[in-house]
Amino acid sequence: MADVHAALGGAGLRNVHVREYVRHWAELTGAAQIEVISASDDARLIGEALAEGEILPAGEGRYYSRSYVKDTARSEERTVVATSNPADKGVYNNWRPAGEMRPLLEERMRGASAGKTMYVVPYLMAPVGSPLERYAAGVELTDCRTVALHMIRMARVGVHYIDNLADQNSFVRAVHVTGDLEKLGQGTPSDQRYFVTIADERTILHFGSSYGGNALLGKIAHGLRQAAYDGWASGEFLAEQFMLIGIADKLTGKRYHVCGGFPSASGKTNLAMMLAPDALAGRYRVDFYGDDIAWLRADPDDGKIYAINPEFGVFGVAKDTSEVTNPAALASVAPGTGTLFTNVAYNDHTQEVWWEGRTPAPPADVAGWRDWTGTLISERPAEDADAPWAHPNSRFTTALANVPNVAPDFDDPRGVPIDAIIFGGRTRDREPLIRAITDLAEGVYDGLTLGAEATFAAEGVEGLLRYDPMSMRPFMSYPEGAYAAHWLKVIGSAASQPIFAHVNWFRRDPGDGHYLWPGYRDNLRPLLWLLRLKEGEVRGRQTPVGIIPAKDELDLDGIAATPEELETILSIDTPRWKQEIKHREQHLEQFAGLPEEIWQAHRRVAAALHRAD
Ligand code: SPV
Ligand code: MN
Repeated sequence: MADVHAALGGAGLRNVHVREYVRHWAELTGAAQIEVISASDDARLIGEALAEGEILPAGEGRYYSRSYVKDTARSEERTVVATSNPADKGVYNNWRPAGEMRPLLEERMRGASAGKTMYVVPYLMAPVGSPLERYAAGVELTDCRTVALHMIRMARVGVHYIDNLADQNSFVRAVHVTGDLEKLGQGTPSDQRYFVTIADERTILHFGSSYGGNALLGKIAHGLRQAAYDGWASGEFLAEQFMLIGIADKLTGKRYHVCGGFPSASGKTNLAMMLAPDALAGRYRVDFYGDDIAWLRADPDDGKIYAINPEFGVFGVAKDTSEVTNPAALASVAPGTGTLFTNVAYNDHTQEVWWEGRTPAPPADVAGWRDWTGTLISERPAEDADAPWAHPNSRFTTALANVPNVAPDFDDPRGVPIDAIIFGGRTRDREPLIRAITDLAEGVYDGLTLGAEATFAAEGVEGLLRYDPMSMRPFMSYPEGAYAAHWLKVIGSAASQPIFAHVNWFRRDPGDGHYLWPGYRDNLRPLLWLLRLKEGEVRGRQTPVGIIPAKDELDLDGIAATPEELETILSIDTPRWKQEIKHREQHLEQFAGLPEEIWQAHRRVAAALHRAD
């Protein structure tokens, strides 16, 4: 048995509540040693992980690891939000009684860390001094060293974040136990994994994975599920799966900030790290704040909505990250950045890494290259010859400070004032490039009906989206009706409100299916239009679903789109929208207690579409 008090005392951790919490879980999991981690331990931990073969060198100051082959992503079915109040059950939060889940998790975790070290990782999910700091402190216990290394990159980690709390008992208890990954039946009826947030006890219990958000508990478990619940329970803030950027106009000296949500695979990280297109770079600069989470609150001093990125790093999808799609991401994982790569392809001889989309074709000389499972490319069986080298959910983990265009004030505790909130999907035929929404309820309604095209089309339900309200479907922790009401309340309490917009970079030509908009850096153009609309500099064209740019209002300097292409992306397809409105009604009907303002917004849009004939 580990000597908990000696270990915590040695690390200078005096908080008695933390001590009691660590003692409880050390005893239950049977960990052999306790080690308290601060960011300054990184070099030593890297050395130990290299020596143990848990990570491999990937060039200077970069590292590589492979996960267990059946442990490569989040599992929504195994993720549960538990509380003691059945009224907390929503449509998407997989609610279960806390009294049922805690014993289940304790049973799985009992003795499961025997012989291992339990790393005690005190962390803060906010810049120091943030008005939301009291919701940001946590202590993750993990029995996996690479998880501790990831936490150091993704969160502010150190004993001082937890020892000086105003309320010594106000920290999230986040327990991660890996379990015997080869015996957990991942994806089978006897799946042993459980990823549980006991939201009203501010306790997170994750068992059965060492991958990503399943294991780095500051990120989606605390930063989204727990924080969303805390924000609702306190009435103080929103926690959303949002990117956050700044746009600086060098001519006027004005700075704008835009945040927004996109369902998976809709280009959120690329947008967050976007650089201005060459033709506009003389005038505009895009600053990166965050690519995955934002906490939003109304500031009583100036009546604006302020946002912070609670994270300290980026856990980005590697696939398709290239000089074209995201040069800033590539620079942020350059030699010397301390980046950890997971489940990409790796070359034993050269220590290089590669993933699909990094270059148009894989390395021609396959000598030394292994795929993400560790199989030599030269020895893959014929039937696997076309399999990807990297896992589609392979990732890079790097600190925010490594992103070349990180905002100079990314660490400002107050956060940044939000001018616009955008929602984006991936829609081939219905959504224009951008449509602005000036009414709060209609903006929230738009977020609630956000979705990405699913494979439903293949099942014959043409045009049906997989709805993903506010891109929070996998992270919802309280009922959707209350979620909508909380949005109306928080944003509605601001004297100067952000403008909303829906964007779509993925409109296709109805004939040959080619993308009509170049995307990537050029996505700055519709955002500039949105900010000009808010400033009253352009007027746009009113449609039933929002305001669309008039053709001459978009700055298209240096863009190759034809007039016909522009015509299509700046138009709405009324018959398709009428079909969509019916699906939306069914989608919203699931949510008990949806505020009347949202239904009114829905009916206004439906009636305007009806009149549009
Ligand atoms: C996501 O899946 O949306 C992520 C990665 O941000 S993970 O943290 O693993 O959930
Ligand atoms: Mn995410």
